[in-house]
Amino acid sequence: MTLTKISGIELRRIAMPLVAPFRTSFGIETSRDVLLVRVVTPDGEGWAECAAMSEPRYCSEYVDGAQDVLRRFLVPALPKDGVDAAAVGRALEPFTGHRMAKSALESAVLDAQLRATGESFGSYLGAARDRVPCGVSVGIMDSVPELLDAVERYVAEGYVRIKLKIEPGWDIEPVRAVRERFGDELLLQVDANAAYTLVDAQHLAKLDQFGLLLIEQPLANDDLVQHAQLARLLRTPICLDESIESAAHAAAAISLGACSVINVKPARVGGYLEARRIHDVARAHGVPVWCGGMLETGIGRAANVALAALPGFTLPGDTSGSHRYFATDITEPFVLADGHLDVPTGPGLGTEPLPDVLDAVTTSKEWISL
Ligand code: NPG
Repeated sequence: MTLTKISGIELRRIAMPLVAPFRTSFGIETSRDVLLVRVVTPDGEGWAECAAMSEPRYCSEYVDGAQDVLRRFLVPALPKDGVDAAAVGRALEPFTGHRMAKSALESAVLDAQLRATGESFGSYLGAARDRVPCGVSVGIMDSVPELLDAVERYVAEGYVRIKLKIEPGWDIEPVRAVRERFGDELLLQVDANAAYTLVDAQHLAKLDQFGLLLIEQPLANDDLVQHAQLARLLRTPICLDESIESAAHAAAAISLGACSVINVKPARVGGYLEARRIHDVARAHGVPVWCGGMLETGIGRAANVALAALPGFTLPGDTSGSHRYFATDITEPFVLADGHLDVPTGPGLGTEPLPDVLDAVTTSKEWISL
């Protein structure tokens, strides 16, 4: 179904302190400054969350920039009537880049559209199961004992897969320590967030002895050819994250041999429709995918859990429980049961912000009439 029209869009910023600092090879996050998008239509409303961080380190987008491009270009370009998620995607196509901002707008419309028909994200996207296995991403720590304590807590909470953030100087030894302590059975992978170059190939090959599921984004975002070269030097499968911004990139990376696994983050690729296209391309090539995370609140998490239930998502995702990041989520929290999260079944996202919590964390609101 298409929505009659969009009456207006609310851009709301919230401040969400993290339960503990999260360190990656590109920086430390201590709090999430999240942009929420609420689309208001005569048929009802829809919510989404923009994954852009405060600073352009993971990618070129940042939250103030996302709000600016939404206000200035993307929202004014929305179709005047007969709106649905696919029409939003087409209307935003003339604008280059800004995929996280586009994803938020398209997702909010998709939520409104699905709420209006009573269909869930999972059903719409093609979910093949009603719960998904969950992994957890463990940041860079000051010491190996500290890391082992953190991993032990997550394993005790039931996470079925551990991902260790790595960077030069924090790679072989922490991985060895986790392997030795938790044994060969633990599903273990690493994520470099583009911190190495091809010169480090010999060094990265030392990870082969640890039987990792994969190494994620070892080289720079635009190093597709170098990733293909590296893949020939490592036994550990290469997974791409930052490098893959579209289904076209996924097809290129697969045919180049630059990766044998793909991390799908809807925000990074411009939305859930493009994320599903990447899933389809990868599945047709026998390339496994898994759902990444951007420290989402319950709004973004709900949609990611639905996506992670598609049949090609054969590896556990970074779809952690709400409490991995936030003491209080803005929705009912996602709580792990037996290492899994249930795929929401209610209309649209199947969840929405709790008004009191939302108001308490709101730092600004902007209304754009259409
Ligand atoms: O569980 O939501 C999550 C976060 C998982 O490690 C994670 N995200 O590179 O994939 C990443 C990383 C990230 C962290 C990306 C901070 C951007 C900012």
